[in-house]
Amino acid sequence: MIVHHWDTDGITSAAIYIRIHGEDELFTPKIGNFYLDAEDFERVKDSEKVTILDMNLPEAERLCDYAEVYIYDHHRATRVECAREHYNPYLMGVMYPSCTTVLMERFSYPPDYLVALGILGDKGPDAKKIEEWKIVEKVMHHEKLSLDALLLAVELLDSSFKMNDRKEVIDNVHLVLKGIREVIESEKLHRNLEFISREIETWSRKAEDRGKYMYLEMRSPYMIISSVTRRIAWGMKKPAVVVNHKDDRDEFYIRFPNSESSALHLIEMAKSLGYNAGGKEEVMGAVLPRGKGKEFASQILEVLKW
Ligand SMILES: [Mn+2]
Repeated sequence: MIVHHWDTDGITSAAIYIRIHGEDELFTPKIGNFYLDAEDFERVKDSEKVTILDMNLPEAERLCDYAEVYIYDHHRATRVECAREHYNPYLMGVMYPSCTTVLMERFSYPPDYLVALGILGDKGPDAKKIEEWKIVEKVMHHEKLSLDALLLAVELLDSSFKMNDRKEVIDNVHLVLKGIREVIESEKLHRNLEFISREIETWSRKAEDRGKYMYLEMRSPYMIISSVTRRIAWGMKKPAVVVNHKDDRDEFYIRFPNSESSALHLIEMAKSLGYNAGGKEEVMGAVLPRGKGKEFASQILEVLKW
């Protein structure tokens, strides 16, 4: 079984792995969970061999009791000693831009459109600033496609997780294996994109201007909080604080568009409160128990003295 991240880099990494090793059962954790919950763990543990792609799953150790575990990844991680192979250049102090570039190196896989989509998926247009940009350029030339066309393919592949559609995430692995034009021409994925952009637009417009920052409490079943926060922060050029109330959880996001503050200490704070949180210098996301979002937002605002 291949357990992979639900985003473009995870999808194209699974596609590359299948090209190298042949067909295998595909599995993506419940969207939004960077771990296997009890139900997901039960499903995965029954396989004899589990290959984890583009995810740093805390359950990897426990899976070793049931299966041969192989891990290929590029996230910050600590070595999983019981894995048959844990190949992550980060463990040797090198950060790779995507899991597809990790697989390319490990299996001497050619730098094709799957590798390029993984890079663009994780880096976005910032990919221009890194060494691997030459891979993207070569693919654009070889496939006779513009950068915008490649970025559109990324958005289309990412639209499935935003729709919270796990099955379609897995279908996308087989779709992208057919070719990049098959992705760009998928009517289903275009319909997703139109729906999602409308949903993001509708919520972003409801944000309240509180002077120093923008604030929004939304209620959407889709995985769009990160896009909504980005739209508000970049559009208004000030920090955005967003809470999303879902049926089974609350989500929290904060983004500082002009380095007003660092999110790193907020991530630590969320973790010390026992919440699942992540991010980088300019952004933090956290998953909270249902109904806890508003309270957490005020704790954050207090720390920021806003
Ligand atoms: Mn990745």
